[in-house]
Amino acid sequence: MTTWSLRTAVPVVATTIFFFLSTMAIPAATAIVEHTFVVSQMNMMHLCKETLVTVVNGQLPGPTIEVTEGDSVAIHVVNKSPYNISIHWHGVKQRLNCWADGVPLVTQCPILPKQNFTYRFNVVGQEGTLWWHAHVPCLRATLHGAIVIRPRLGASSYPFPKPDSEVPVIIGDWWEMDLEEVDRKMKDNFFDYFPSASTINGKLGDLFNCSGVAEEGYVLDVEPGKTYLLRIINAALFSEYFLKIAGHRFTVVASDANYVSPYTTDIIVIAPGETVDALVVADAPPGKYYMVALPNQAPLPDTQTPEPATRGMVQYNNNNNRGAGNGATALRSRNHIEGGGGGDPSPTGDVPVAPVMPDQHDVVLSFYFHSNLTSLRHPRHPTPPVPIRVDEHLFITLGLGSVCRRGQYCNRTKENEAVLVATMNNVSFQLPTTPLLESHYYHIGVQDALLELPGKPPRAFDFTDQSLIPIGTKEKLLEPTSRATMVRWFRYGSVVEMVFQGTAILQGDSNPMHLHGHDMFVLAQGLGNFNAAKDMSRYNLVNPPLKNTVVVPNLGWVAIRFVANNPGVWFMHCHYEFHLSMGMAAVFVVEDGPTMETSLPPPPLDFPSCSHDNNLAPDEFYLQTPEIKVSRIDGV
Ligand SMILES: *[C@@H]1O[C@H](CO)[C@@H](O)[C@H](O)[C@H]1NC(C)=O
Ligand SMILES: *[C@@H]1O[C@H](CO)[C@@H](O)[C@H](O)[C@H]1NC(C)=O
Ligand SMILES: *[C@@H]1O[C@H](CO)[C@@H](O)[C@H](O)[C@H]1NC(C)=O
Ligand SMILES: *[C@@H]1O[C@H](CO)[C@@H](O)[C@H](O)[C@H]1NC(C)=O
Ligand SMILES: *[C@@H]1O[C@H](CO)[C@@H](O)[C@H](O)[C@H]1NC(C)=O
Ligand SMILES: *[C@@H]1O[C@H](CO)[C@@H](O)[C@H](O)[C@H]1NC(C)=O
Ligand SMILES: [Cu+2]
Repeated sequence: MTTWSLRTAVPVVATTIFFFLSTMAIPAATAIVEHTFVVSQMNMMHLCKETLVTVVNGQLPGPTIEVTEGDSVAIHVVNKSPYNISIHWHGVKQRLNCWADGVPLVTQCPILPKQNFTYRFNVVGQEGTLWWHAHVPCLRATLHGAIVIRPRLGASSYPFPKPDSEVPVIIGDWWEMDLEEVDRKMKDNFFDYFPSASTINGKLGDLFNCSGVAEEGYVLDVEPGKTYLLRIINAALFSEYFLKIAGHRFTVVASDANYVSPYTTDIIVIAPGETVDALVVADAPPGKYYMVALPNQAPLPDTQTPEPATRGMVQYNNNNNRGAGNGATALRSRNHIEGGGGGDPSPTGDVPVAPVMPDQHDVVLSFYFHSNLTSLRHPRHPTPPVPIRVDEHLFITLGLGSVCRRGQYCNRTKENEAVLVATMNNVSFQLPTTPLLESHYYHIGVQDALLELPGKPPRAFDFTDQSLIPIGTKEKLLEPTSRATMVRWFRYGSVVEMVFQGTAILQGDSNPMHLHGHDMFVLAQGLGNFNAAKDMSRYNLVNPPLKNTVVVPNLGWVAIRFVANNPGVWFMHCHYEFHLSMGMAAVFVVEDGPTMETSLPPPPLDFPSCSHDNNLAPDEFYLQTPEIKVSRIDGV
């Protein structure tokens, strides 16, 4: 299915790379990396049950897209599934290319069953690990894969010791339920839907079994003394994970395709949407070591959900070819080529060593892990300076609330009159009926009422008061909220500072907030309520990490800055699928700047339009239609 097409003679454009070119190796020419993604359904057998899953090219995880920085990518999506599909290239900046961002009803009409669509984009100025996933609620549980971006000057230009081997490690969750139904139910007050297992690279591992027969687990074969670059991705819908390998330590070198100052730790904490690149040296006594991924969850009084751990194995000089040739994915066979080779039989009777895992509720470990990330200062990998002048300050509360099913007034204590939603500044996001990017670009008035995302919550309260977690009188007062299609407009080049504040209404979850089209400088994070007077002085303006997904700690806050310099319509949302389904999202519109280089070009010629009339030229649209209207809607 995968084709690698011609290398073109296009010169490298990034000037920083040009500069070093004279003193270093000759960079590879840029290429067009082309794949065909056939989205279809197939049965997979796990836990004694045939489950119908939607996958790309019959693989779970889907194909890895491997590019060299500066390459162009063309992905031909052929939708043979019964669902409307779109694919989002998570973390790819898509500069001046919002049309390829892949969010249904935000940047495009979905690709309908039996239809095709080609995504074209360039990967420029980014190195490391990103990933792709369906942006259709819940289907991303099985529609995802890694994007690996290598430096143009080759692996010797990594700002860390050159690894002997590189392996994607994708953490996921396995659902035995129909994922579209899970989405519908989550929007409708039914929350007893949980994943049946966790996975590493699509494998459930031996903590799960079918009638006593252990599920196959992911095995990383290593040779003593060699260094492995793990490209860790959390593709799970549901949870943040703790990842450990018994007897080994990680050196974190990058996150979200941005280099970080090397940081050594025995535990990785990774939330949905994040990536972490970490070096692991095979420096333990040869043997077998479990690699465990344990979902974390907020402690009581939060509602407790069944969240099972999974494990794979790091195995020294293994020769028994376990799992090879059996449903092998590209990823798996590659590991065997790179990691195999040892001729020794494994020692008999060797019991794998298990890591000591933290308590599932020890969520403060996530706070520690993320506090330790700082961006790398390296002459060959310059990070942009943190903008000092701020044009807009937003303070955004994240939480749950409820809306009446019909109209504005209802008896919320009565079963089923109100429905639970997730909110930003006390409004729950509703998708529009036509893609916002088209409306924005062609200046078409949208049929949907838009609400400007408020710059602060309507009411201040003790946001992280834990007594709001269980249903109660105090909590009930704060629960009523509303729904709208929330948009916020930014002038080209504005520097935006945002504080995300978690709230305790009905839950104390963390929230991995993902912004499309931009990276964010993470200036500070804290537990409890943000206090500007005290906390702004703690901002790291020297070497804050750059992230596309920032984790707002459980009952805490995060302060970020970003430069709105990518014109287009960008989704900003929590990467927990249930929070997204329930409306923890908004859309950021970055307006055009004054020049061609700062303006969004027209859509590609083959871009599918789903507005009322496909045959109108842009100018005709413009003449006929007013600007996007902003109107406030209350209730539903
Ligand atoms: C798929 O998208 C089309 C066009 O936007 C829409 O009319 C249809 O209802 C969608 N189907 C589903 C199952 O969501
Ligand atoms: C979609 O692509 C496939 C494979 O390239 C092709 O066979 C099919 O005709 C295309 N379908 C449409 C509707 O363009
Ligand atoms: C198989 O899985 C079930 C359910 O998780 C568990 O209770 C049982 O102990 C497992 N059996 C074996 C042999 O691992
Ligand atoms: C870094 O991590 C360590 C151990 O995980 C933790 O004790 C420490 O507090 C963290 N540093 C910061 C600044 O949070
Ligand atoms: C609201 O519903 C609850 C539970 O059914 C009931 O006890 C209460 O009287 C109702 N309140 C009003 C104002 O109808
Ligand atoms: C949230 O908005 C609703 C109106 O939709 C309002 O009644 C309520 O007081 C607001 N709650 C908070 C906590 O701001
Ligand atoms: Cu969330």
